[in-house]
Amino acid sequence: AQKPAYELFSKETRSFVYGMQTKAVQGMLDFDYLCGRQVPSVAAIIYTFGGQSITKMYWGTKEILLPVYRSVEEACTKHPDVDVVVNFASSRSAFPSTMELMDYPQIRCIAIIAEGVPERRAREILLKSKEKNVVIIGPATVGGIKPGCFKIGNTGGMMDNIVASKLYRPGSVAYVSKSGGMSNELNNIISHNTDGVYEGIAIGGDRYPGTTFIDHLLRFEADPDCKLMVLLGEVGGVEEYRVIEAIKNGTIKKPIVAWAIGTCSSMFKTEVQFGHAGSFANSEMETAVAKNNAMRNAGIYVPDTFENLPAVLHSVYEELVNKGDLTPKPDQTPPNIPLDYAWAKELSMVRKPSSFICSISNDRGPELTYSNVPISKVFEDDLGIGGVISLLWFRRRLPSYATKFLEMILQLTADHGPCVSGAMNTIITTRAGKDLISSLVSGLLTIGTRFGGALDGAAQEFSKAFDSGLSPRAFVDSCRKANKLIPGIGHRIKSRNNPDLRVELVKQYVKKHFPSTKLLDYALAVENVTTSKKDNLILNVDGCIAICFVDLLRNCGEFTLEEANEYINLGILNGMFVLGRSIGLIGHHLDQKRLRAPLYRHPWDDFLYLS
Ligand code: Q5B
Repeated sequence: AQKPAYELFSKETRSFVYGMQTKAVQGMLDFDYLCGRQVPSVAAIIYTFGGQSITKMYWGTKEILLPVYRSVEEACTKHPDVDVVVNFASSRSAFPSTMELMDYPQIRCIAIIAEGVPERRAREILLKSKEKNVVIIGPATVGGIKPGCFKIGNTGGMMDNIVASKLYRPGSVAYVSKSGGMSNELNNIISHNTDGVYEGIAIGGDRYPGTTFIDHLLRFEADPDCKLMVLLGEVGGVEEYRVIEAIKNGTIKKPIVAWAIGTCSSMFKTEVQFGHAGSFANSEMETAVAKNNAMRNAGIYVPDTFENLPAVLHSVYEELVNKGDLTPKPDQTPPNIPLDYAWAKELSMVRKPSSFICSISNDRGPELTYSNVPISKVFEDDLGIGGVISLLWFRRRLPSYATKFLEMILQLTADHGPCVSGAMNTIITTRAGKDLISSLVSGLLTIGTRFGGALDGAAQEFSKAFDSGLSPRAFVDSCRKANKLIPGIGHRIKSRNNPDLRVELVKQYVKKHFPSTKLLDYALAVENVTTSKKDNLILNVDGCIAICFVDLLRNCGEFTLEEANEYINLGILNGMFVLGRSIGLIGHHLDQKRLRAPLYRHPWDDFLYLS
C-alpha cells in the first residue's frame, strides 16, 4: 500500500546503514526489539570497502546475521522493501554516496550523519532531493526517532536513556530541533510532561540542511496521530519565520510549543558564533530574542526562559487532554534488553571466572610489561636476551652473571654442525621444499632423550643421587643395575681424548662466577667413573649445562630449594636447548634455501635391504 507522504517511518520500515557502523546498527536493533518490532529495521549494511558478506548482530539474546553489500545496486536489488538509508559516510564521501543513493527510486529518506559536508555539496544534495522527492535529514545530525517504530543510528543515546524517556512506545508530541544533543533533552522533557514523544527529528546544525523545521512540522500537522508539536530553534537563519508564516496562513493549526536557543548572545560584546555552522545571526531578526518574540506574537507557546519550557509544555498538554483533543497514549512495559557483556563489565555489573591465567606479561596498559618490568626499562637497563628470559621464564630479575650464563647457553647450543640429527631433519625438510616453520619444527621434533633433550633428565637424576648421598660410583652402579643410561653422559664423537670445548667453556665460566659448584663437582666425579669404562662417556654438553643450572638455581639466592626443584621439573632446561638450537636450525634452513639445494634422496647403498 502507498505510504502517506507525512509518514517517514513505521513499524515496518526497513533501512540500509551505509558504512560499517556495527555499534549504531546494534543500537537500532536493540531499539526495535524494545519496541516489539517483529522484523529488524536494518535490512543490510552497505560497505563498499570490505570483503565481508555478513556480520553478526544480536536480536534480543539471539544472534542473527546481517548481510553486508559492497554496492548500493546489489543492496537495492536484494532488498526492494528498503526505503530509508542511514548514511554514516565520512564528510568526504557523504556527497557522492548520497547522490548515488538518490538514483534508486525505492529510497524515500536519507539521514546524513557526517559533519563538515561542504556547503556547495549540501546545496547540490538539496536540489537533487527536491527533484527526486527524497527526504534528507542532516547533514551533521544524529538523525531522529519515532518511538515504537524506528530509530536513526545513535539517536536517543544508550538503552537506559531510551527506556527512561519511554521511547519504546509512541506518545502524542512530535518535535523538531536543530541540535542532536538537545533532542535528547527534549525526549526527557516531553516524556516527563506529556504522554511522550510521537516523533522527533534533529535537522542538523549546518547552514543548508536537507529539510528544515517547516518540512517536518507540515508532516506532523498532516499526521492525525500527532496532537502537539515542539520546535527547538536557535540563533541564526530564518527558518522559524517560515513556521510563523504557515501559522498565519492557516497551514499549521496544531499547537506548537517553541524556543529559540541563544538568547544569551546579546550579553556578549561581539558577535557570537555558537557550535553549529548555521548558528550565527546575520541580522537582528536572526537573533534568538527576535525569533522568540515573533513566534510568541504568532500564537506559538513560547516560555520566558528555556527552563520554563517543560511547565509551558505541560500546561498546553493538559489543556488538550481536558478539552478531549488528546487521549493519552497507554504506557507499556518494555522487554528487557540484555546488556552487552563488555559494557556490563565496565559498569561492574557482572563477573565471570576467567578460563586462563597469565603471570608473565601484560599487553593491556600503555606499555608492554615482562613480569611487571616495562619494555622500555628492559632496554634502559640493557637486560639483554638473558634478562628477558629471566623475566619471562623465572618471573624475576636474576643477577647479571646468571643472565650472562643464560646467554652463554644459547650461544653454545645454537648449532653443532649439519650432521647432528636435528640439523639433518631440518635440511632434508627444507630440501623437500617446505617453509621455514615446517623445517624448523621438523628439526626441533628430533630433540629428545638421546639428542639435545637430556638436560632435564640429567638435572633430575644427578640432583637425586647427590641429595640422597650416593657416591659417584654407587650412582653409576645403580643406573647400570637398573639398565638405565645416565642422562648427560656420553657423546657420539666427543671423548676424553677429543674433549668438547663447549663443555670446557661452561666449566670455566661457572667455576669463576657461581657462588657454589657442588653439583658440578659431583658430576665430574661421576664422569671419572664412566670414562674409566669408556673414553666417550664424558659429561656432555647437555649434562654440563643442566648440572650447572641446578647449582645456579640452588645457590644464587633468588630461589628457595622448592622453587629451584619446581623449575627443573617444569622442563626449563630442555627449553634452553630448544631455544638455542632453533637459531642454528633456522640457519640451516636459510643456508639450504640460499644454496638452492634440490630434493634429497638417500642412496640405496646406504641401506641394508633385508627383503
Ligand atoms: N653408555 C649420547 O651413545 C649417546 C651411556 C652409557 C651409561 C650413558 C649416549 C646416550 C645419554 C643421553 C645424552 C645427549 C647416544 C648427548 C647431544 C647434543 C649434541 C649432539 C652431537 C649437539 C651416545 C656404548 C656403551 C654401552 C652403553 C654405554 C652409553 N651412554 N652408560 N650412561 N649415558 N647418552 N644425550 O656413542 O657396555 O658397551 O653396552 O644416550 O646425554 O645430544 O653433537 O651429536 O650439540 O648436537 O652410541 O652434542 O651416550 O654409545 O649407545 O653405543 O653405548 O656405553 O651402555 O655400554 P653411543 P652406545 P656397553 S649430547
